[in-house]
Amino acid sequence: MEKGVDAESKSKSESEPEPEAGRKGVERFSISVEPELVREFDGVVERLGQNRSKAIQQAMRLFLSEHYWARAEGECAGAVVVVYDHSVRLAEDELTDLQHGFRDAINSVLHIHVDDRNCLEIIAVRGRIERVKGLIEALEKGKGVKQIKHTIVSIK
Ligand code: NI
Repeated sequence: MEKGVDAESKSKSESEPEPEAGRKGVERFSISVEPELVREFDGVVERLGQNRSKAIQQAMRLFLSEHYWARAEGECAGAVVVVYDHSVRLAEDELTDLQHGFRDAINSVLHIHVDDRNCLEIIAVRGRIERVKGLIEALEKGKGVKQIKHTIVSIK
Protein backbone atom coordinates (compact mmCIF):
# COMPACT_ATOMS: atom_id res chain seq x y z
CA MET A 1 0.00 0.00 0.00
CA GLU A 2 2.75 2.38 1.08
CA LYS A 3 4.74 1.48 -2.00
CA GLY A 4 1.84 2.53 -4.20
CA VAL A 5 1.52 5.89 -2.44
CA ASP A 6 5.25 6.55 -2.90
CA ALA A 7 5.10 5.68 -6.56
CA GLU A 8 2.15 7.99 -7.08
CA SER A 9 3.67 11.01 -5.33
CA LYS A 10 6.95 10.44 -7.20
CA SER A 11 5.28 10.32 -10.59
CA LYS A 12 3.26 13.44 -9.77
CA SER A 13 6.32 15.48 -8.86
CA GLU A 14 8.16 14.27 -11.97
CA SER A 15 5.34 14.70 -14.43
CA GLU A 16 5.52 17.61 -16.85
CA PRO A 17 2.98 20.36 -16.41
CA GLU A 18 0.34 19.98 -19.09
CA PRO A 19 -1.26 23.13 -20.48
CA GLU A 20 -4.68 21.44 -20.63
CA ALA A 21 -4.67 20.47 -16.97
CA GLY A 22 -6.16 23.68 -15.60
CA ARG A 23 -8.57 24.26 -18.45
CA LYS A 24 -12.26 23.84 -17.74
CA GLY A 25 -13.84 20.80 -19.33
CA VAL A 26 -10.68 18.74 -19.57
CA GLU A 27 -10.61 15.37 -17.88
CA ARG A 28 -7.45 13.59 -16.81
CA PHE A 29 -7.16 9.84 -16.55
CA SER A 30 -4.42 7.27 -16.21
CA ILE A 31 -4.00 4.15 -18.31
CA SER A 32 -1.76 1.08 -18.22
CA VAL A 33 0.31 0.50 -21.36
CA GLU A 34 3.13 -1.87 -22.31
CA PRO A 35 6.47 0.01 -22.04
CA GLU A 36 7.49 -0.93 -25.59
CA LEU A 37 4.26 0.56 -26.97
CA VAL A 38 4.81 3.76 -24.97
CA ARG A 39 8.35 4.12 -26.37
CA GLU A 40 7.14 3.63 -29.93
CA PHE A 41 4.23 6.00 -29.38
CA ASP A 42 6.42 8.70 -27.82
CA GLY A 43 8.86 8.39 -30.73
CA VAL A 44 6.16 9.11 -33.30
CA VAL A 45 4.65 11.88 -31.15
CA GLU A 46 8.07 13.56 -30.97
CA ARG A 47 8.71 13.22 -34.71
CA LEU A 48 5.34 14.84 -35.39
CA GLY A 49 6.08 17.63 -32.93
CA GLN A 50 2.93 16.84 -30.96
CA ASN A 51 2.36 16.01 -27.33
CA ARG A 52 0.93 12.86 -25.74
CA SER A 53 -2.42 14.42 -24.84
CA LYS A 54 -3.07 15.66 -28.37
CA ALA A 55 -2.02 12.36 -29.93
CA ILE A 56 -4.21 10.34 -27.55
CA GLN A 57 -7.15 12.63 -28.34
CA GLN A 58 -6.59 12.05 -32.07
CA ALA A 59 -6.43 8.30 -31.49
CA MET A 60 -9.66 8.42 -29.46
CA ARG A 61 -11.48 10.35 -32.21
CA LEU A 62 -10.24 7.87 -34.81
CA PHE A 63 -11.39 5.00 -32.61
CA LEU A 64 -14.85 6.56 -32.30
CA SER A 65 -15.19 7.25 -36.04
CA GLU A 66 -14.14 3.68 -36.78
CA HIS A 67 -16.94 2.40 -34.59
CA TYR A 68 -19.77 4.74 -35.62
CA TRP A 69 -21.00 2.44 -38.39
CA ALA A 70 -21.49 -0.28 -35.80
CA ARG A 71 -24.16 1.81 -34.03
CA ALA A 72 -26.32 1.96 -37.15
CA GLU A 73 -28.94 -0.62 -38.06
CA GLY A 74 -29.35 -2.63 -41.22
CA GLU A 75 -26.63 -3.48 -43.69
CA CYS A 76 -23.02 -2.48 -44.18
CA ALA A 77 -20.20 -3.09 -46.63
CA GLY A 78 -16.44 -2.64 -46.60
CA ALA A 79 -13.13 -4.33 -46.04
CA VAL A 80 -11.47 -5.94 -43.06
CA VAL A 81 -7.68 -6.32 -43.18
CA VAL A 82 -6.16 -8.96 -40.93
CA VAL A 83 -2.46 -9.63 -40.37
CA TYR A 84 -1.65 -12.93 -38.69
CA ASP A 85 1.26 -15.24 -38.03
CA HIS A 86 0.53 -18.50 -39.83
CA SER A 87 3.29 -20.32 -37.94
CA VAL A 88 1.15 -20.13 -34.80
CA ARG A 89 -0.36 -23.58 -34.35
CA LEU A 90 -3.88 -23.86 -35.79
CA ALA A 91 -4.03 -20.15 -36.64
CA GLU A 92 -4.82 -20.77 -40.31
CA ASP A 93 -7.35 -23.57 -39.62
CA GLU A 94 -9.12 -21.46 -37.02
CA LEU A 95 -9.35 -18.40 -39.30
CA THR A 96 -10.72 -20.52 -42.15
CA ASP A 97 -13.34 -22.17 -39.91
CA LEU A 98 -14.29 -18.77 -38.54
CA GLN A 99 -14.75 -17.28 -42.01
CA HIS A 100 -16.90 -20.21 -43.11
CA GLY A 101 -19.10 -19.46 -40.13
CA PHE A 102 -19.58 -15.89 -41.39
CA ARG A 103 -19.97 -16.69 -45.12
CA ASP A 104 -23.29 -14.79 -45.16
CA ALA A 105 -21.31 -11.57 -44.52
CA ILE A 106 -18.14 -12.33 -46.53
CA ASN A 107 -18.04 -11.62 -50.27
CA SER A 108 -14.47 -12.60 -51.03
CA VAL A 109 -11.03 -12.87 -49.47
CA LEU A 110 -7.67 -11.87 -50.88
CA HIS A 111 -4.72 -13.62 -49.25
CA ILE A 112 -1.20 -12.17 -49.40
CA HIS A 113 1.85 -14.11 -48.12
CA VAL A 114 3.73 -11.15 -46.62
CA ASP A 115 6.88 -12.99 -45.49
CA ASP A 116 7.90 -16.40 -44.11
CA ARG A 117 5.59 -16.07 -41.12
CA ASN A 118 3.03 -13.38 -41.77
CA CYS A 119 -0.07 -13.43 -43.93
CA LEU A 120 -2.40 -10.57 -44.73
CA GLU A 121 -6.01 -11.08 -45.70
CA ILE A 122 -8.35 -8.49 -47.14
CA ILE A 123 -11.85 -9.68 -46.38
CA ALA A 124 -14.54 -7.95 -48.43
CA VAL A 125 -17.70 -7.84 -46.36
CA ARG A 126 -21.31 -7.06 -47.05
CA GLY A 127 -24.16 -8.03 -44.81
CA ARG A 128 -26.09 -7.33 -41.63
CA ILE A 129 -24.22 -4.96 -39.34
CA GLU A 130 -24.44 -7.32 -36.38
CA ARG A 131 -22.91 -10.14 -38.46
CA VAL A 132 -19.98 -8.00 -39.64
CA LYS A 133 -19.46 -6.85 -36.04
CA GLY A 134 -19.50 -10.48 -34.95
CA LEU A 135 -16.91 -11.36 -37.59
CA ILE A 136 -14.53 -8.57 -36.50
CA GLU A 137 -14.90 -9.48 -32.82
CA ALA A 138 -14.19 -13.12 -33.59
CA LEU A 139 -11.15 -12.21 -35.72
CA GLU A 140 -9.77 -10.09 -32.86
CA LYS A 141 -9.72 -13.20 -30.66
CA GLY A 142 -8.18 -15.36 -33.41
CA LYS A 143 -4.96 -17.31 -32.81
CA GLY A 144 -1.88 -15.60 -34.24
CA VAL A 145 -3.79 -12.45 -35.18
CA LYS A 146 -1.49 -9.41 -34.90
CA GLN A 147 -3.44 -6.57 -36.40
CA ILE A 148 -6.94 -5.85 -37.67
CA LYS A 149 -8.11 -2.76 -39.50
CA HIS A 150 -11.42 -2.12 -41.13
CA THR A 151 -13.19 0.41 -43.27
CA ILE A 152 -16.91 -0.16 -43.13
CA VAL A 153 -19.81 2.00 -44.23
CA SER A 154 -23.44 1.52 -43.36
CA ILE A 155 -25.77 1.12 -46.35
CA LYS A 156 -29.51 1.11 -46.64
NI1 NI B 1 -0.05 -16.79 -46.42
